[in-house]
Parts: sequence; structure tokens; C-alpha cells
Amino acid sequence: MNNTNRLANQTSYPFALPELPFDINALEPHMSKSTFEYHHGKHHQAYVTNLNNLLKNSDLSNKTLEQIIIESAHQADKIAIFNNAAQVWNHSFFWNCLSPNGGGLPKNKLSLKINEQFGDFDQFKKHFKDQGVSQFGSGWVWLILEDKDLKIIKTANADLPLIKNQKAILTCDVWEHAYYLDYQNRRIDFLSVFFDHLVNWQFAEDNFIS
Ligand code: MN3
Repeated sequence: MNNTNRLANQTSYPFALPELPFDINALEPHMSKSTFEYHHGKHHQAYVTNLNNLLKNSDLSNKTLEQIIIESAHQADKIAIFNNAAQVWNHSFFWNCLSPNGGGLPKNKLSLKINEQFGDFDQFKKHFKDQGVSQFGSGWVWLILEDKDLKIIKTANADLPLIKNQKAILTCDVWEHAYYLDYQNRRIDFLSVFFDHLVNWQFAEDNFIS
């Protein structure tokens, strides 16, 4: 199985902060310009800067971002490289999971598969939100493809499907920095807005069929 997600896999060091795939205020009022100034401009940028600094004298510096993640995973002396590389990937992927014209229902083949595996869209959505809310502390909630099955999983901190032989289809960032400025402690409200107004089902469909 090819787990590569093209839009999140930068090919060479030094890595760069990807531009947002929409204007910085395009998701207002659901996610504010201020949230993106911090989440993209400060947090995501810091992961990129840290990764480049860590790679300066590393034998991983000639690898793609996904190779770096895979080769640094579970290596005691490469934890910092893994954490920063994975967070660069996770955020690059997450921005593409959002759209100013988002929300609504899944499309075409993904819609059929979601209904087949989860019963219907409402049950899928409830399961995804439950997993997102129940992730203790910082992390991510994902729709992934493993073999031929869709699954909803949650991961802690920087952990991600790529190192579990799973293909990412969709994610939502449930670190507090993702929602605190707009929703304070109400993660459930952020997850509801994610489904009602933000989720980019075309991107998820493209991941599912590629
Ligand atoms: Mn984040």
C-alpha cells in the first residue's frame, strides 16, 4: 500500500513552511485570523525551524519528509527529529482538510465506504467526534485506511498514521492551540464546527481514491 500523501510530503531539506491553501481570514468566523497567525505562523513555523536546525548535522538531511519521519520513529536518539518532522507533516496535511466551502457530506466513493462501514454519516461523525474529545491531552483524530478498511483512530502528540502502515484520509488537530482562541476549552464545539463548516471532503475523497 502506498501511504504517501503528496501534499504533505516535502521532498528536501531545508524544509519550508507551506502557505495556507486559503486566505488567512477565509475560515472566519469558525477559525479566526488570529488562530491562524499563531497556529500556522508560530506553531507550524516553529516545527519547521526546529526540524531544519536538528537536521543540520544529521544523516537524515538528504531524505524526504516522510522518509525522515519513518526512519526517526521509535529511535531514542531521534525523538526530537521525529516530533518536529511529524508535526510539520501533520499540519501541512491538516490545512488541506479545511476549506472555506467545507462541511456538508462526504463525496462519491468515500461516502459509500463510510456508509458501508459506519452505518451512516451521522454514526461516523459521532464516532469521530467521540474519539477527538476522548484523546487525553494533545493529539490528533484521524480517518485512515488500513488494508481496505476505513478506521477512526486518535494519536497522541505528534504520532501519525504514516508509521503504522495506515494511509491518512482526513484529520482534525485536537491540540489546545488549534481551538483555544476561538473556543477556549470547548473541544467538542470545535469538532462540531469542523464537520458543519470546515471539512474539505474533496481532499478526503482524493486521498481515498489515490
Ligand atoms: Mn496544531
